[in-house]
Amino acid sequence: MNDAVGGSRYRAHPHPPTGAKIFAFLLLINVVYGNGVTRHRRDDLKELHVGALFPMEAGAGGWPGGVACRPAVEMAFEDVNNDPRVLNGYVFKLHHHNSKCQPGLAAKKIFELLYKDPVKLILLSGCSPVTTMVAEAAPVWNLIVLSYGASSPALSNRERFPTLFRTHPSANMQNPTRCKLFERFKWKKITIIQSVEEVFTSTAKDLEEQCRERGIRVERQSFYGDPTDAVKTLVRQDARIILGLFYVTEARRVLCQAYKHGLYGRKYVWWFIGWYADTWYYPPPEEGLNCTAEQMAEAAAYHFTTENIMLSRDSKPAISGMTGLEFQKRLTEMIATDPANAGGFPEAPLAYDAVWAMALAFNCTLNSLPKGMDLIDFDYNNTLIFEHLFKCVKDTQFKGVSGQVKFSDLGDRIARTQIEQLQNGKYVLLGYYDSVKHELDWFGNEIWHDGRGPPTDSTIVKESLLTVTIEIYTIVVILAVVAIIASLGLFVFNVQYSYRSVIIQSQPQCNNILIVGCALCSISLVLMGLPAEGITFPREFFSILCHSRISILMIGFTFAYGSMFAKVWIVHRMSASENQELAAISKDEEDGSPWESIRMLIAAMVGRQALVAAALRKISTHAYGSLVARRPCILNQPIPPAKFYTVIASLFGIDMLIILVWIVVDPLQRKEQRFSLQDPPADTEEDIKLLPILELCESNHQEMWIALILGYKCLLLVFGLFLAYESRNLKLRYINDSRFVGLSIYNVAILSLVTGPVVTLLIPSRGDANFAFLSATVLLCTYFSMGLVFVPKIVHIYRVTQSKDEAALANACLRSTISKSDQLRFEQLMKENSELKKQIDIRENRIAECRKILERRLGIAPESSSGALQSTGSVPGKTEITSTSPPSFATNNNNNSSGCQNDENSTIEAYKIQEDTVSSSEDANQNFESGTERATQSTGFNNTTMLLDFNEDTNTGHCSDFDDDSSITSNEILL
Ligand code: ABU
Repeated sequence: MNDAVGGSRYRAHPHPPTGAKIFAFLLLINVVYGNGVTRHRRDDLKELHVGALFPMEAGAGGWPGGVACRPAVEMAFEDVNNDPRVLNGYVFKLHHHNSKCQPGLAAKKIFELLYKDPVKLILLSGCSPVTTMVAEAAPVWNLIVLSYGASSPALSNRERFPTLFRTHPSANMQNPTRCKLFERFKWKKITIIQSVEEVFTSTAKDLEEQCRERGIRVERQSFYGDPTDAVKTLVRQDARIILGLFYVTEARRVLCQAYKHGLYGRKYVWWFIGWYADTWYYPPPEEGLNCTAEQMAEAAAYHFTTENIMLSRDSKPAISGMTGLEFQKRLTEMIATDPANAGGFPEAPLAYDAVWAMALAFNCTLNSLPKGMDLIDFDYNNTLIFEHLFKCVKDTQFKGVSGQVKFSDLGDRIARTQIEQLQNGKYVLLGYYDSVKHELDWFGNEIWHDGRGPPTDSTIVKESLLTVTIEIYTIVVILAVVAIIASLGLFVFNVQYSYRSVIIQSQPQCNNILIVGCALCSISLVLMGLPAEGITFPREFFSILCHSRISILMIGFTFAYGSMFAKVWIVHRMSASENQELAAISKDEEDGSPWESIRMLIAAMVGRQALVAAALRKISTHAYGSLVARRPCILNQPIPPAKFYTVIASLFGIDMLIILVWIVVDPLQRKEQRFSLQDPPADTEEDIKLLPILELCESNHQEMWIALILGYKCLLLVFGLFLAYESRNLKLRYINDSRFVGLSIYNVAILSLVTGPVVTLLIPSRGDANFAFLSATVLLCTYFSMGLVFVPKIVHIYRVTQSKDEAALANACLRSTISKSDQLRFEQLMKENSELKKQIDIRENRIAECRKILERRLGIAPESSSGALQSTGSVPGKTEITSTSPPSFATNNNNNSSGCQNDENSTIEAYKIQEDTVSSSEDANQNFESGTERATQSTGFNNTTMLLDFNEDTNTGHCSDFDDDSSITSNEILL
């Protein structure tokens, strides 16, 4: 279609200006253009032809601005042609096509315009993609392009578009306004979603630069056609302040996707371009959007728009004699569609003013051309007329219905920006911004969802320190304080009763160190739980906290465990060395040394249980058997405290060495371990996410230090465990609590060996669990150790008076070396001994009967003392049967071999046994010691051999008189 519109300048003006206004206007025209107002007859008029492209529809996604702009242009042609003040003697003629905002189609239409007569003097275009194409081509034909509807900032380029002017301001003009408002609402991060068109890409780039200069971070998402993926990315990026740069069709698609993805409401603020129609967000059925009008309206609620002012609100009339509002009213009457839905309705004043600018420029050119030259002489090779026209367009300025029309050197229109917000379905003016003067007129009409002010530009990420919960910390601190108080009390007790033997003999100095160790361990727990919930700790002192809590725990452990370790170590050492003295002849004299013990322990670890069992028996027998049996009082001498101090000081020295080297070489520093974001508590209204942070103490070679300390402590624990087991049956008078200490060592070692790896390797990142586990272990060890070592003493002191205590002390030498198991064994032996005596009695009776029978048979009187056998009968109840052979074996227990050769020569020395037994019952302690001594001396704890020892004089050739058959046989031989 190629419509030519010619206006009649004699037609009555539909909205005649007032008389005063007409007068003023005519005066202005006369002054500016110097023309007298003369009327021409229509057939005298010379035609000035203008080619124009209008985007009458959006096409695949563009600006359908021709809907309202073409009527506006036609109106302007009519007004200009009707106005006798401009282009007198000329008539404007418009030749136009529909470009559909598609550059390809526009190119075809432009060729049609240019290669079909008449020659066009100037080209009018709208829509950026089309204008870009036209403005790049036009200089080839010496044509000027005047754009009423191209906003692309890329068009502000004189090298690329040397003949372009536009009444439509560049989209960049809104960017200072946007940045100003982002600052006003304190947004530091915005996200642009744009379609891939040069107009929007260049706008977005300019905005990025401007925002960056103001310290606002800009993220950008582009799409072509379908915005679904781009919107999903916005969700992932946690975009909150979103600026959309696209044509209206794409705007609807984006809004629908925003609704689908929940990108609307209180937390989000959308910014759109302001030149869309007022009801743009309602989905036209032909677009097939998957959103209802209600959904779109809900998603669009309270969005902001920025747009250059395109309609003058000035009450003074423009050059056409109309005010902006009068123009708008006239246009509304002209167009068939609802203005709110008519594409290009906001830009229509620009199109109207573009025609006036053109007319005035032609007027100017007519006056500036050399005499005899006319505008109608123009052809596409006429550079002179082109240059005159170019200069006139450039210098054109007038008051239009869109405001003051004036072109910059780049051909841009300079205008103020207006900011609007969609409130309850209507756009409400919020303010104006003058980007030249940097002035913002703000009316304060903005509305926010829920009335809670501007939302944040992104989720507020609140750092949440993973501290020990206050409940757990409080419980641990209370228990730790109780432990500290208890240790103070025990210290007082230890000092107060230092005169009592039970204290004297328990190495009180050593126990005091145990108390100090327990207190230090408890104190370390108080530091270990920091920072707890609600209890902050200054970051600059965190390194000190790290070292102090570990050091205090290490030293506390060394004092507490070290003092117990020292006791079992010394018991073991003394026992072993004492035994070595007694068993000097033994080739295995080093078997009882601690190092041999370690060797056995290692063997145990590698699974050689059989070897270990044998070795342990050997060590135990070697270390304690002979010692207890033969020298019960040797170990009951006072032990100088220096011995204990030496052990503890050695361990303390190792600790201090590790701690100091650690601090100097590779100090612990505060490190943060960050976890993934978490939702806030359900009742939190704020738009926040929690970032859990765990404060850790770390040094560069953390693993090495952990391995060193754990390795050393574990070795100590295992060794202590072994020593405690080894010395479990031994009781030294001056370490009277060694058995309880041993129990305590079992407890500490097992708990620590379980806790150490769990806390350091399995749950290092779980603040509460880690602290609770560690605290439980430390507190259990502390309470158990203090309890096991001190409660028996307290009970003893309150039950046993001092005098009784001292009396018992006199006998302690004997009892102290006998274990419970040995006592039981002794009692067993006594029982067996009694059984044997009964058997001997039975045999004696039988012997007596035999003797009687023999005497009867031989006719020997019972009183006779002569013959082969003689009964001594010197002791009532006792019978001594003696052979006629010399009685050399009667008291010798080392001549079994000779005894075994001659049963008849055996002597049953029942009296001796009886005597031993009686003696045992008379003096339990002495007999306990003596019996055990004899038993152990011979075979350690071998009962059978012990019995042989007790009955050594009854041995026969069978080497055991407890064998009934052999004994009967010997008697029968006698018979
Ligand atoms: N105000 C309409 C702008 C259209 C365009 O620049 O393409």
